Amino acid sequence: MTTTIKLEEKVKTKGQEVAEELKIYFRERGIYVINLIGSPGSGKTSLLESLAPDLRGRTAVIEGDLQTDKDKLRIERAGLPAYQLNTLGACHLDAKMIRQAVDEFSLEGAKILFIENVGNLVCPASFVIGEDVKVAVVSVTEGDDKPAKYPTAIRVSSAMVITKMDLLPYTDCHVDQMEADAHAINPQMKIFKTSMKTGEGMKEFLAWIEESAAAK
Ligand SMILES: Nc1nc2c(ncn2[C@@H]2O[C@H](COP(=O)(O)OP(=O)(O)O)[C@@H](O)[C@H]2O)c(=O)[nH]1
Ligand SMILES: [Mg+2]
Repeated sequence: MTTTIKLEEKVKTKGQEVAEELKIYFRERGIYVINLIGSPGSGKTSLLESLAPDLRGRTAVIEGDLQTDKDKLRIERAGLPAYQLNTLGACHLDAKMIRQAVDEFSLEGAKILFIENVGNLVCPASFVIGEDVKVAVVSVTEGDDKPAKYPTAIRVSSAMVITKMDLLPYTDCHVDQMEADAHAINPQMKIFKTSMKTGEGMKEFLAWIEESAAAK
């Protein structure tokens, strides 16, 4: 029992060390890093596809998934350089995986790096991977109880992007409730209500990204 606890502590410390090294690596190169967390299908890749025309030439993407390079290919088709990490079962990215990615993937010219984490609202919330901020992505189709039910993800995220607002009329989702629950957990949290179909909220989210990156 004691041995197990010691081992876990050691592994955690190593991961945190690598995350700190990555933070220095990104700071030295002036790269602002956003760790996108959210359920499978919440709209993380779609969000990046929508931002791509405005961020082209100064943005790179690391994609995290259990299997396949489907998201990497989508991002490349949208015009951004992308690198795929396959965790082969692991439920989140860790700092060592990001170090491997930056060793192999040229970030030349990138001022913003998005890391799309493995789809779930639990494990990715508990790991730092060298990012400046986490952004939680939650869609209206998941139900308005998700911010309250996944408080860690909300607490550690600087912003929440509510996606699929165009589908709101077809759901029972109360967006006001989502916002109130999120702000009860994290009063500073920025909240953006967006739709990839109508473009709603995208200008505001883009402006926040630009301001946050410029302030680094
Ligand atoms: N109607 C609608 N569908 C969306 C929106 N954003 C994403 N989707 C759809 O939701 C599904 C999952 O999106 P994806 O970006 O792959 O989610 P991810 O798993 O979080 O990366 C896809 O079929 C998208 O077309 C949106 O704003 N409105
Ligand atoms: Mg995706």
